Amino acid sequence: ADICKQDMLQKRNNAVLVDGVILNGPIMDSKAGEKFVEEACKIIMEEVIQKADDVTEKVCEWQAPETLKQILDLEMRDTGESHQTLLQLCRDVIQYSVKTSHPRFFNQLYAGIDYYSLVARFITEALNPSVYTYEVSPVFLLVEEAVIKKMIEFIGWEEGDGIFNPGGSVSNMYAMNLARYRFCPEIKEKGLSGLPRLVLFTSEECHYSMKKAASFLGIGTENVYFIKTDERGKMIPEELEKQVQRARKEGSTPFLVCATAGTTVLGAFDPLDKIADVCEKHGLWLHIDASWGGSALISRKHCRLLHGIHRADSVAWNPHKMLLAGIQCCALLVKDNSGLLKKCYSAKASYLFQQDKFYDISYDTGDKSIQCSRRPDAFKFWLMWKALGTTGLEERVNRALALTRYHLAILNMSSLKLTKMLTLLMPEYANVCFWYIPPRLRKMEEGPEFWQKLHQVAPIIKERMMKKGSMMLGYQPHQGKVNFFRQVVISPQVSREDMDFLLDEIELLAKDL
Ligand code: ABU
Repeated sequence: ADICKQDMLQKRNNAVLVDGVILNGPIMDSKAGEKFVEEACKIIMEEVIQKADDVTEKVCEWQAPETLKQILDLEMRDTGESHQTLLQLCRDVIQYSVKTSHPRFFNQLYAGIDYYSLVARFITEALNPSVYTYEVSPVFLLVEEAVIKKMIEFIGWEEGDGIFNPGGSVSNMYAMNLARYRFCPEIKEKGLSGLPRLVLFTSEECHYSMKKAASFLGIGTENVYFIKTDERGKMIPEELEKQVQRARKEGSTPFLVCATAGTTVLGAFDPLDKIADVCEKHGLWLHIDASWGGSALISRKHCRLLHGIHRADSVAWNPHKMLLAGIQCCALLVKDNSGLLKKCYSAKASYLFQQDKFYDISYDTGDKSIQCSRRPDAFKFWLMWKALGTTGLEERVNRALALTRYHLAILNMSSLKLTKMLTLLMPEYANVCFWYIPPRLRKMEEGPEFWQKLHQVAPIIKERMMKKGSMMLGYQPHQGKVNFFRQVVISPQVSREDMDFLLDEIELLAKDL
């Protein structure tokens, strides 16, 4: 102990003090930090990764917010907590979080676990890069370039440009702004004041980011014209033509059409080729929100769903959805190869994008983005693609859609035999939309009372499944239809047995309704 004290004194004597702070040596205990990481990784391995495909585990362990606040000890105190306490906190966080990789998680447009993209995420979290200049992100910038090039090939463009963004909503907003910039490049310097009333068109089944983007960009939500859809949720091109003409007659200036490839609720694909004809005729930018459906491009069997996508000016595509690249992994791809993206967004910060660097500064691509710090999201898609190959990705899409077909078949069988399930429509993609008809409604006539009572069924079943933790699927009212379930089939961990389970479980949860 004396030697230790002497050592400390010696160090203090040599200490460089500034404002009373000793600046010698690092202040972090690296060894203790490394041990903490090791132990936390063990917990992640045991509690998340090894349990990912175990159907005997719960999908969620529901707690009401007030109870969960008590369980988690959310208070941040003046003094730090011990590693032991922190590791227990990590366990608690895992325990009470939803297991989106569970085979019976059908709630959102993402699900499942991909081990390669997960490792890529571990690597990027550990390296903590920001993807804006080649000097700080040499590998990740080259990877992003390679991935964008490949995605462009699948769209069918000979060349193009792109950028990974934090979410499909942001990609859609980028596209809207880019279309407006192409229409009126002075907007970047002059702002909105000199502009005519700009109008854009999208279907009534579009993603809600269209409205958000129009509001955020100062276009105004009233200037988003929602085009009628057919019974399957697809935009009707003739209605688009009518609305473009109407807007012109009103003295407005149409500038953009946003078609959807894979709508959020019904999974519908707009007729891209016919919509492209209207855009070409009127000189309108065609953006395709393929955030959900874009991954079908990888499948030779299902790519026909996006027939005509090559005619788009821009495409939003999220590999974190159907392909499991991990949230978030979202690209905006642009047909233009004249640097429009950079011209539109660049602000030329002299502290990042110096023009006299010692390497090829065309690799400093960060100024194509409205972000400064940006995550290397393309990397997880790249590592997964390297691991599975294009055929592995294709298999993933084909299997999800085959499972959807199977599920639909058993839903329809159930509906024929017992009038238990009522499917809304024949799905084109992996969204299965249906009503569960509980016993007491099965003999009732389909009048207003029937629909009003049916509206109450899905929320009750949802509450019960979450409190039990047996599975998760979403429900919503939609376009005048009362609450119905939307089950999304994505994960390669899902099997036929999980589909059978789902229907039996709904029946079990709802037997008294
Ligand atoms: N952006 C996708 C909407 C959320 C979901 O339904 O999963």
